[in-house]
Amino acid sequence: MEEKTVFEKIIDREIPADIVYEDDKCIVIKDINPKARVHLLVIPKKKIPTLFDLTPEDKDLMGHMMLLLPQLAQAHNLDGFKTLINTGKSGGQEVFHLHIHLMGN
Ligand code: DGP
Repeated sequence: MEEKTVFEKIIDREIPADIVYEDDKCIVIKDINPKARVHLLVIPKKKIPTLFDLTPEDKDLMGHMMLLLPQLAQAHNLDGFKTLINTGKSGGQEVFHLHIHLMGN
């Protein structure tokens, strides 16, 4: 069996994280190495390594996470924010479990 990524271990509660939101489809944690006052990672529970691995059946999941972004921003008193999805090694991706960075100051 393939080894779990750090995000799967967090989802499975095998390693700790600062979890700010969770539902049946995704989990949201604080980035361990924040690049902004608020730096969250929105992580699907489904194991999808990168954007390259998305299939049409992931449309609802991706929409769900996009709709969550402004709600998370407002909950953290942000009136603006940046999002980032690093994709592939050459795209700067370090953890190969899809995630959306949400950053705001
Ligand atoms: P990237 O794959 O480059 O999009 O970035 C991965 C991000 O995940 C990076 O900003 C640091 C964060 N990260 C890595 N390991 C952990 C961890 O164990 N806990 C938390 N909360 N964040 C982590």
